[in-house]
Amino acid sequence: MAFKLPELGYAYDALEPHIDARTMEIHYTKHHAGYTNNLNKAITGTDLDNKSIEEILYNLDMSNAPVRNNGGGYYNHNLFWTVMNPNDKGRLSGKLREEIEKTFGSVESFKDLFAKAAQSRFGSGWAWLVVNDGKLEICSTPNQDNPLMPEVGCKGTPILGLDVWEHAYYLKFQNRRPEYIQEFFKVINWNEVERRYDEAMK
Ligand code: MN3
Repeated sequence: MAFKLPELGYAYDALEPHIDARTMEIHYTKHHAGYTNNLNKAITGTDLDNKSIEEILYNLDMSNAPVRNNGGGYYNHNLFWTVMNPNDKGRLSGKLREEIEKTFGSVESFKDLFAKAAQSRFGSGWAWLVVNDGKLEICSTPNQDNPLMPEVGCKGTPILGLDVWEHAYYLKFQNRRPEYIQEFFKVINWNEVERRYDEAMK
């Protein structure tokens, strides 16, 4: 099997009370594992076998639904687990903080704009903070699409992503997506977002 489900890196209940343990467990062991297995099935024996996930997504044939949906799902959740951390609440600092303030006015207005992108995504999808040509941008994509894919109207290297599929919040928040978004802000692992920012700026 080419791709492996990565370690979560913390316990299912580590993000309580913001993100509940049951949601984390199902999300990781059923949804993310499902995307991983189905991606492997979709690429086995094709010329995508042995390519990196980034390479697969950059050069994606958007009409290849199994690879688009499961490759996106695999990559997106890999990123999602790492940009949350129970021990790094709100420690946004350094160059990324400066850049966020410069681009969006303030950290608060960044959060407002990001929340708006997450809230207004109709149905299932993701909100993103990306580095595009050295600049920070906020955007969103439907389903499991992401900014690495061609022609999704949202381009760049994702450094922060928020899953707004109902499976990510319905058990605890039901239809209250705005509340879920506000709780997400409390568990962002800014160290990891900064690491991804530095990497993207190289
Ligand atoms: Mn999900």
